[in-house]
Amino acid sequence: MLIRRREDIPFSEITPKSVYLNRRKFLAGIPPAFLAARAAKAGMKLPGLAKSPFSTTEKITPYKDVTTYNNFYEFGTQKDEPSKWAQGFKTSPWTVSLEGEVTRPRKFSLDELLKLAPLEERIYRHRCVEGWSIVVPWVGYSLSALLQQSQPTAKAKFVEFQSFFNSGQMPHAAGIQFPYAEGLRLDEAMHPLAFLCFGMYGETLPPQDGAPVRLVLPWKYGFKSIKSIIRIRLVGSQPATTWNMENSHEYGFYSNVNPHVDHPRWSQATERRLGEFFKRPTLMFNGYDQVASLYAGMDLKKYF
Ligand SMILES: Nc1nc2c(c(=O)[nH]1)N[C@H]1C(S)=C(S)[C@@H](COP(=O)(O)O)O[C@H]1N2
Ligand SMILES: [Mo]
Repeated sequence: MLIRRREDIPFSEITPKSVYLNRRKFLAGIPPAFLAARAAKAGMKLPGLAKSPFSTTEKITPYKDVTTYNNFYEFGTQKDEPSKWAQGFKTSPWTVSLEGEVTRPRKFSLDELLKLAPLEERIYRHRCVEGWSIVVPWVGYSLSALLQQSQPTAKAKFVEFQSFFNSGQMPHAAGIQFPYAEGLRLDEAMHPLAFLCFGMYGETLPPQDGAPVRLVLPWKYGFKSIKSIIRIRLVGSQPATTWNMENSHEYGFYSNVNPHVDHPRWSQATERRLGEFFKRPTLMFNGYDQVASLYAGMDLKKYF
């Protein structure tokens, strides 16, 4: 039998869960095109994951909670809507364009992105600005691995991200302007904790959690972690971001988790883990002190 390294296996050949469970029954006489058409679906095993030293040892939030209590306004504004309305979301073919102030602008297919760096499992805390938090085993690699490919020019100071939007596929989209947009300073984006994410719980992302590729920025409020990314643009000045455009008084560009700076309408001092009853204190930078040097000398009450 020919054994291939994980990097050699195209994404389109990673086996859907429903298929590997019935592998023998399935493989006989199934046209390859049929298998390929199913391939970009959620819930496919991502094998050979490296463990990350950045992982927390805290209790992982149940998969059910993380996949049925979501914010993804393209699929509705209520927490239980994305898991209902995103199920048919078409994530194949998918390309991500890396462009702007770069020496080598390039479009990547999802297969190319998955092969760019070894996939690892990172167990991160993640906190929504609304006061709930989760602990999730994400799958992906540091965003810096992708950004380095583009060779940013000297003019590149920020990174702008854009989500896919199509009203035909997203008839329940509401509440904000689309497409969803986010941004980071270039040094934040290059920090090893900034994570380009393709999966969770050892499988490809379910659509409601941002399939096929999203950011996870564990030291920032959840809305910075943009889902279903199609464009990454290096730029010279601070980009406009969705929630800041909606309400600049409530949502700043930085949006670092900070228990000392309250949201104008509620305290940020505590949070509730999904699936738990009692609240717990919220930690500065969500406990990710490694990022503190990025903000040395900045007034974080002003740059909230
Ligand atoms: N494109 C897009 N990305 C998004 C959002 C959104 O509405 N659209 N919601 C954000 C918010 S407010 C949060 S808290 C997280 C939620 O991620 P999760 O549902 O996987 O927990 O996604 C963020 N990314
Ligand atoms: Mo959020």
